[in-house]
Order: sequence, then C-alpha cells, then structure tokens
Amino acid sequence: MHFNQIWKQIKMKPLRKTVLALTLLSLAACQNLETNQQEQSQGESKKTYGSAKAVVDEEPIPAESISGPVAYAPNVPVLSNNQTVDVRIDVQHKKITVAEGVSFWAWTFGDSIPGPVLRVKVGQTIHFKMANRSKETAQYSPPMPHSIDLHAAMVNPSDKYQSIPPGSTISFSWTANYPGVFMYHCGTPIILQHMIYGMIGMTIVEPKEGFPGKVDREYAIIQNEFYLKQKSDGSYMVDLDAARKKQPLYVTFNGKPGQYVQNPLKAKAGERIRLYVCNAGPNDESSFHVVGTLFDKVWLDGNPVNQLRGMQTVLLGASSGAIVEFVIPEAGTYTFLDHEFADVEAGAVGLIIAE
Ligand SMILES: [Cu+2]
Repeated sequence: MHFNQIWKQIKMKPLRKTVLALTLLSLAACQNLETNQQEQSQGESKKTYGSAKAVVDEEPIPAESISGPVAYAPNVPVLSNNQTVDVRIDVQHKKITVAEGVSFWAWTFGDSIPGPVLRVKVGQTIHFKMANRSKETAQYSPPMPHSIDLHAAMVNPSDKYQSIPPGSTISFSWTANYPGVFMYHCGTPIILQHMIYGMIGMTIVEPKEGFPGKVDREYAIIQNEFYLKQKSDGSYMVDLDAARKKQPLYVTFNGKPGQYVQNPLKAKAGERIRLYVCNAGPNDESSFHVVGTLFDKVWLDGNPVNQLRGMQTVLLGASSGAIVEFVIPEAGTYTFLDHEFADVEAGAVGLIIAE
C-alpha cells in the first residue's frame, strides 16, 4: 500500500491516527531510554553528593601503610567488585631515594613518591582512613599536620580535607561519581611545600561497567617535579625557593628520573597498551608522547566520553590526567616522554621494549 493511501486511511480513522501517534511516541521513548542508557554507561549515572562528617581520632592506631584496591605505579591495582571499599593510606616521614646518591627526608602517602594508585569504580562508596604517622620519625624529620585532597571525590573540603595533627587518624566516606584518572595530594599549607615533599598520588575511577574495549597491558604513570638542593654534608633537602621559581632538579615518571630507561616497561608487538597518566606537577605541564606510535584513543581526564582519536601528544596541565591507548606496531623500543625536552633532560623519559 502506498504511503499516501495509508495516510488517507489514518486521516479517515481517528482511532488509527491515535495508534500511530502512540507507536511513534513509544518509539521515541525507546530511543530516549537508549540514550539514557548510553549516557549512564558513559558516566552519567546517579550522583552521590557529600557524606557523613569526617571523624578525627587523636589516639594513635596500629601502623598499616596501605590497604584496599591500591598498588604502586607502574602497577595498576585490581578493582574490587564490592559496593563499599575500605581504603587505608597512612602518611609517613620517610627517607626516599630519588636517584643514585640523592636521598631526602620526604613526606609520603604510604611508602613511596608518588603515593599508591587507588582504583575504584563509579557508584562505589569508599571508606577512607588515613593516619598521620609523622611522629614515628621525629628524630629525623619534625612531625607535621597533613591532609588529603582527593580530586575524585565530591565532598566538603573544609571537613574531609582538613589537616590532622601528628599521631591522629581521619576517617571519611566518599562515593565515586565520575570515571577518570584523578590526582590526590596533601592540601595542608604551604601546599606547594607538602607536594614537593612527596605528597602526591592518583586515583583511577572506572565506569560502572568498566572501561570500554579490551587491552593487553596497562600501566600507571605519574609525572612530578622534584625541587631539591644539596646540603653541606652532601645530603639533599627540599628547595622551596626553587619550587617557587619553577626550577626542578628532576622531572620524573613514578618518582625516579629515567627509571624506565634503566628498567624498561615490557610489551609485545601488536599489543594494545593502556596507560593511566597523571601529571601531579605541582607546577609544570606535561606534553605526554610515545615515539613510534599514535594514541588510538585519548580519554581526557580519563573519562571515556572525552574521547579524542589519533593523537600524537596529550597536553596535561598540573593535576590533569588522561588515559591513552595505543598499539605497538612492531617489535622495537618505544620511548615515552614529556615532549617539553627540558623535562626529558630532567628525567621525564622512559622506554617500552616490545619483543
Ligand atoms: Cu602534608
């Protein structure tokens, strides 16, 4: 039957017209539902804002450096599938070796600079606990109030990100609303000082149903600057003046200049690699690039809705993150670096060796 004939029939019969209208409406509703589902799968799920007031306990608790879905970069932690996740990241004052012969008394989340990578997913509620254990090494490094500012969370900063005195513990909850890679850092003044002492790290938040697409291998890369100066006895200390002038001694991936030139990351020809990259700064940007391939996908700030394709370099301001995916085209040595070459000279360079 020709369309005009159908339309004539409908025109003659109001009931049929109503049926057609209802059909069209329900089709539109289906389409809306599909769009909603797509949006939800892309991070537009129900949001949870705020949480119960943080609890600060002045009594020291048994030491425990880190626990929960956490791991030190370049390792990426295993995701928990529970609705609620317990995470513990303690603050310590600890001697950290940045390069051969270059050690200093640092302030750390967990045991290293950067602090551990935390991995959760959208909708999960994180019960977070952090003890300020800076008293334990008071003979080497004066105890200090500390705090944590989790960029992945949506909570009252004057409550959850408050500074806690040495020896005390803070506990609070937050729910992950957006997928991405997010920085965390100490927010206690002088913030620049606390960050260059080493108090930086990264949270990975997966979409509810995981990041789209399959990859063969994944690594976490956190870039940061070290501002250090040598003391008369040959040891090193933080140089706040150099930080204010933005003159780093080192720019590193995962806390040690050029460490992946000495111990390259491994891959195989033809593999699809996913890197979770965060530029912790605190001062400079990163022009993250891998020599010999292109980023098939870049998710700015690690959210798959912010997708770019076929990128050579991703520009990351201080605290910005990205997830980059690329294929290793053939066997070889692939250099990843901050394409601002002064930063390469300062240590922001590494290798992926693909057999
Ligand atoms: Cu601090």
